[in-house]
Amino acid sequence: MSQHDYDVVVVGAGFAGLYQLYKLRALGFRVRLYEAGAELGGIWYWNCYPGARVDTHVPMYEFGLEEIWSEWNWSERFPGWEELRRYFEFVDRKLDLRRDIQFNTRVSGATFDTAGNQWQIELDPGETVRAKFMVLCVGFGSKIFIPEMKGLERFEGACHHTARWPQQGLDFKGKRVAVIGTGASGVQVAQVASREAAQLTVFQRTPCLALPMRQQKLDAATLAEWKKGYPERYAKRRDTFGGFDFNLLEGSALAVSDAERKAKYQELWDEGGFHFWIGTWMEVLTNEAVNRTAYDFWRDKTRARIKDPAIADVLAPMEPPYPFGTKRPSLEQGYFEIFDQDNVRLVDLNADPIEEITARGIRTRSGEQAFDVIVLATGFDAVSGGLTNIDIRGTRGQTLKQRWVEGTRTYLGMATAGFPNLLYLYGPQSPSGFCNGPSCAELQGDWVLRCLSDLREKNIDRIEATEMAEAVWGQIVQGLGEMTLFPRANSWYMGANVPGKPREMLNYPGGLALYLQQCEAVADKGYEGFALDREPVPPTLHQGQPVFEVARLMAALQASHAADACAISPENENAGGVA
Ligand code: N01
Repeated sequence: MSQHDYDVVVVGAGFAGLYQLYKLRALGFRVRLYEAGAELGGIWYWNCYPGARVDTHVPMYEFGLEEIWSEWNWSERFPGWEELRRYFEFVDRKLDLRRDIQFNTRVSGATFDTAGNQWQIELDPGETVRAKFMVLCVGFGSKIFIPEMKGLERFEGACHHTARWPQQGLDFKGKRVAVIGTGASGVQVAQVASREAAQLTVFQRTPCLALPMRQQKLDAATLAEWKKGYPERYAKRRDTFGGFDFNLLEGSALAVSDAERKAKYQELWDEGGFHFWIGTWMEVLTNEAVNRTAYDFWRDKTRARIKDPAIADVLAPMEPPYPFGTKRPSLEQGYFEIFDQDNVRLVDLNADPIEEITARGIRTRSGEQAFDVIVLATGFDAVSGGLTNIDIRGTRGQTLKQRWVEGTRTYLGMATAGFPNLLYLYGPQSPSGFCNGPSCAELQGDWVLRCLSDLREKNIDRIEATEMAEAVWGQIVQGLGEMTLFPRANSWYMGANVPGKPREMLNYPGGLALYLQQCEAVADKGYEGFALDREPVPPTLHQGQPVFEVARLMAALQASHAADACAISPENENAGGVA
C-alpha cells in the first residue's frame, strides 16, 4: 500500500459520512473522508441562509450514539443552523474525526481499475488517491438547482441561492428583498426577511402546504427527563415509515366517522412538526378521497389565519393544487401571517409570471420591481444530482450520469451494475427523501458497514450489483410509487422539479422498516442479487419474507385505490366511511 491507498474513501462530511468514518475506523479500516466544504455538517455547512432551521424534532435529528446524546443539550425542539454547526463541532471533538477528513476538497471523478479492484479517485484541487471501496455520502441536496431566468447575470444587487449563501452572512435590514420559491428554504427565509427587510416580495409558483412547526425552548431539566426514554425512541426508528419516533397510523381512515377523523387530524395538528404528514393514515398518501379530507382540514386552518381572501386564494386555494403531502410540507412559524404586513407582497407567478431579471430587479408581466437582494430558494437537483455530478466511470466506460440518463438504476438504492465497490447512502431508490436523514445515516449506514466487514472476512475483493437485481428493485420502487399519490405532483421526489430530468419515483416509498428488512434479507442470503468476485449470487428475491411484505403492502395500496371508487362523499361521510 502506498501512502495514498485506502480501504475506503468516504465522500461527504454530513451525518452519513461522519457515521461511516467513525464506525469504519473502529472496525479497523484504513479510511479517508473528503469534503467539499470548509467544515463538517454537510448541508448544514452550506445552508446558512437567514432562518435556516431543521424541520425534524429533537432527538430525532441527531446521532443516536449515546456517547454524543448523553452530553449534548439542544436549546430548541427544532434547532437552527448555528446550533447545528455547534453540534457538529462537538461531535468532531468527541469522536476525534477531523484527523481523517480533508476539507475544501471535492471528489471530481473516479475510475475503476479492474485489474486491482480499486477506485482511482480524482480530487480537486488536483491529487489522486486509490481506495478499494468508495462510499458516497453526498446527501440528497449537494447539487443546487437554479432555473433558467432571462437576464439573471445582469442583476446588480446581491443574488444568492439559499444553499450557497455567503458564509459571512448577508443582512436584510432596510433592504428590498425578493424571494423566489416557496419550499422549505423559501418559507424560512421569507419569515426572517418579513421582519428585517424594508420590503419583501415572495414569488410563488405553487402553494406550499406548510404545517405549524410548534417550536419549543428546551432546558437541561426537560432534556434530562427526555433522555431517559432516548434508547427506546432511537430503537423505534427502524420500525417506522420515516425513521422517526412516531409512525403512520394503524387501520383505515375510511373506517372511522368524519368526526373521529377530524379529531385525529386535530390531535396531529396540535403535535406540530411532521405528525400531520407522516403520523397520519397511510391512505392520506394513497387514496384521493382521504387525501382530500386532509387537504380540506389544512386549508380551513390556514385560511382562518389570512385576512385578505384574495391572498388566501393564492396561498391556500379552495381546490388542492396537488394532493396534500405529495410535495414535502415545510414547517412554518407564522408564515401565513407575514402576508398581512404592509412591507410584504405576494406575487402569484401563474397570474403574473417573471419575464426577465433586470439590472435593477425583476420584471413580471405586470411591470418591473426594484430589489437589493434576490434570494433563489429554488431547490436542488435532488437525490440523484449529487451523485451524477461526480464524473464516476465504471467498468463499461460509462459514467453514472450516462448510465442514469433515462432514469436511475440501482439495487437497494445503494449500488449500480457496472460500478463495483461503489456504495452510496441516502441515494435514489432508497428511503432518502421520505426518511429522517440521521436515521438513514445510521440504519442504512449499518448495512454498508456490515457489507464491508463481511467482504473483508471472506476475502472478497469485489462486489457489484447485477442488472437482474437492479431490474427487480426498480420494479418494486416504481410499483410501490404508482400506488401512491406522489406521481401526481411535480415534486423533487419525482425528479419533476428539474426540466429534462427523467420523471420517476426517486425515493423508495415502502418505508424505512420494510426497506431495512429487505436489505438485511439480501445480506443474510450471502448478498443475493450482487456478484461477489464476479460470481453472481443467484437472486431469490421472490422467495424471501420481505418480498411477501412488499406484496402485502402493494395489495393494501391497491385496495385503498379501489376504495377511491366509493370515495367519501357528503352522503356517506357522516355514516363513517366507505359504503
Ligand atoms: O427546495 P424546493 P427547498 N420559477 O424544491 C420554486 C430540504 N430542506 O430548498 O413548487 C419560480 O422544495 C418551486 O416552485 P414549484 C427539504 O427536504 C430542509 O425549499 O416547483 N419558482 C419551489 O417553490 C426540502 O423539501 C430544510 O412550483 C420556481 C421552490 O422553488 C428540500 O430540502 C430546509 C422555479 C423550490 O422548493 C428542498 O427544499 C431547507 C421557477 N422557475 C431544505 N423553479 C429544513 O429541514 C423552482 N421554483 C428546514
